[in-house]
Amino acid sequence: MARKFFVGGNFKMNGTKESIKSIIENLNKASLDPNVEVVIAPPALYLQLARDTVDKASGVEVAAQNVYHKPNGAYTGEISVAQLKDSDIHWTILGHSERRTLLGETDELVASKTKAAVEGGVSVIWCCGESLEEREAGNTVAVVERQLAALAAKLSAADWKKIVIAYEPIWAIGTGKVATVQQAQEVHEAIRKWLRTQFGDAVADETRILYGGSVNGKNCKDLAKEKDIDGFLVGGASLKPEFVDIINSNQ
Ligand code: G2H
Repeated sequence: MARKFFVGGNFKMNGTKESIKSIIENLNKASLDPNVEVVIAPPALYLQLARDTVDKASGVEVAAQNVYHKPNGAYTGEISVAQLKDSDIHWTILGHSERRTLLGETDELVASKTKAAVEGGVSVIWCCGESLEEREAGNTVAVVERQLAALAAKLSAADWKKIVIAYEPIWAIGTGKVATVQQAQEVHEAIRKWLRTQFGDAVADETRILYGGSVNGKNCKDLAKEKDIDGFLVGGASLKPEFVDIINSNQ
């Protein structure tokens, strides 16, 4: 089964009401490849604004950048899966390296959140990736497999239908240092091989594996050609008009 190309826009902690509206209005007007699934993730405060501004006919979906794994209660500052659904938000990013490193999210916490989201009917862009030190020590695949194993311990094969993996080498995030096409393809291939061993052919063949880390309008076309690269998670460039070129990079 062919995997539908997927492009996520991770706005991170950027934007204002005005700028987010303008980015989305730009997307509403653009001619987007209909064979691409597009999901944008504004800061939590602007999720509802984004939901209301996206032209439903465009098919563009809105994602949170994080969600908590408890259903409700005394968890100051957190948002639940049910609250996302109540607001017509059906996607979330989880396990982004900025949350793992700056906010101390462990592999296990990310896995618990992912399980809660999937069980509650919210799809997940699940992020993984190694630091520069880990790459230089030759541990890239081992690190990604460790992150995957923590997730796999909580998931059934059916859960993978609601998960898109984003491989984001930490050293390439927001640095302008994009992984080479070969570096990215090698890790994507290793992830797919791991999925095949652990969960079988259907999960390996159907799960989308995105690349993230300094993707822009110029480098996206070459990356998109690789057989195991099924799209992108885009940070900085998702705030700019070139996001449309990235969405259309697989044409
Ligand atoms: C990686 C990516 C989006 P950027 O974090 O998640 O950001 O494209 O700015 O490197």
